[in-house]
Amino acid sequence: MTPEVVATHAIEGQKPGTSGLRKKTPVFMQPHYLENFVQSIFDGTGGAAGRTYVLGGDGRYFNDRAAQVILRMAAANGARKVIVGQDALLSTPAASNLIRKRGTDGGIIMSASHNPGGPEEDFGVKFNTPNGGPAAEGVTAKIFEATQAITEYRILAAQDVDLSTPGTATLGEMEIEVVDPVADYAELMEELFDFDAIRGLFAGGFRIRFDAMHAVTGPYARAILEDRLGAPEGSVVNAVPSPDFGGGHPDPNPIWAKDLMDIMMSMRAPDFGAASDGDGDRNMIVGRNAYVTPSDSLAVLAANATLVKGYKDGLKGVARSMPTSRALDRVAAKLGIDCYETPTGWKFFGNLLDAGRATLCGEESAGTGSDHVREKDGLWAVLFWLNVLAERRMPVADILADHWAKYGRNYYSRHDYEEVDADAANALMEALRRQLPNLKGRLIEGMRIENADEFAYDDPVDGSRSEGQGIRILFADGSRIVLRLSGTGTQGATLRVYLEKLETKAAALQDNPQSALSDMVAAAESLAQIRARTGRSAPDVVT
Ligand code: G16
Repeated sequence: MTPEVVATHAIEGQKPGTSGLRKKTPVFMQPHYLENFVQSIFDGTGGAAGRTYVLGGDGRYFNDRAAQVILRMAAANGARKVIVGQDALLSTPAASNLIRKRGTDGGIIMSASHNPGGPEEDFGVKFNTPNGGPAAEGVTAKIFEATQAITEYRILAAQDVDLSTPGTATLGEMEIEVVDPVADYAELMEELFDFDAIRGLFAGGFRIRFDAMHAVTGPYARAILEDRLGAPEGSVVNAVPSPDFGGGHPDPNPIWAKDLMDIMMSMRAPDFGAASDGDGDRNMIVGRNAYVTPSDSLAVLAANATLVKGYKDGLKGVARSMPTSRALDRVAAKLGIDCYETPTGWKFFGNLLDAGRATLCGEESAGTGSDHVREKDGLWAVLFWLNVLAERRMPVADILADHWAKYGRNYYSRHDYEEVDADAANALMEALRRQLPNLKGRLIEGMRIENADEFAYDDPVDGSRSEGQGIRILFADGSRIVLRLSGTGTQGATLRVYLEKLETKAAALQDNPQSALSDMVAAAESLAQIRARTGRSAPDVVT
């Protein structure tokens, strides 16, 4: 089989965002679109010759076809081997684990994560480096340069490879190993968590509802929660991955996982509810009548880590993305460990984890993880909670109340304005940027602004600097408003407004977050003129 060399030309807009390249599926399916980007991944990372990669995706529409194209291109570019999940499926954390465990030269993950899937919805391709994590900005910049310089790509003319059963095959000179997507991941989870203790919890009648949202975590959750840990059959719902995620939006938050929320707030609620997203790296945690915000979840896990098998020796440090609430900082201060603040994007945690500076990290966008892989990990977070619950034997609501009593409560909410006109969104940010030098000391809604800046991050490990990472307005009482534009949307711009307020008075720890934050909402509106500039009277999604 001789590789075909296909002449092509640069396609505009192939700049990887917060997490790889995400576009509408029809964009990805245009002639040469996927091929150009994959060739640029190889070209931008020193070529594929002699290299070994992991390949898998979340099973969304076009996943199967894209996998065949990527395999033929890897073979034509001289790759030695590709390890691919059965049926081209791998959750993102499972892919990260395989990249690390097998010591490969990286991996290609096909996913647009929590974005909907389908012929008219979203698709994405992301390159992860040999540490198992999403490529850092230096690498994605090289890939982007390659997309702009590309003139040809290489692909093998060959039949589809059968990916339906584990085993090995060859494609041209390249070896393909089809693996069970769940096995290695489940083994890793068993090393980190006390499966006997969690089994004991379920044996005692503890009930869980895990909503896989018709996405890739279904098979993982069934194998681990039901088969290995003994949760009753049917505890995992929406467990069969489908190319359009059952027509839903596989984002585990109270809006998109409303069914689960309704059940958890009802009389027939089980003890514990959880959900994960399209590619299995996000999580939502909810107890009976108790939704746990991702920021609080991260803080609770950090505070309880020594109760959990794999973390019993304590944490080296913790990290959170800048917009994530500072509940974690309060735990870190009490534990006497470092707490790092990074820009949004899991890739920024990679260096801290590699250097052993942080053990746990997380984000307000429902991502939590540790140094066990280099991605956030949905099911891992669920198992962490289960391990804590097996040790503490108290309801989730009581664990939260206890946490707030000890550390105070960082009331937190994110307001998203989706598919806003991109020019209007950029103008809003620019107007805010221009105000920054004059905000210090000003009173807004009766609150004094202590500081206002645009976040820039100096990576303490490699010294790289990332600028323009969101606007922060800090108030004298510890409250905070952050505004930034999403880097994962595929249409127009998404404006994210993050609101946070610290409360330490015992009598005020159980309020409704939206009421507790109402003055912050008003302050954000008055500073950013969101209504006037976006034409929106309210956010599309409030989490
Ligand atoms: C990705 C990144 C996360 C980030 C999230 C939202 O998550 O890995 O670090 O927090 O996007 O980013 P943005 O606010 O720019 O839309 P995922 O789950 O989509 O891969």
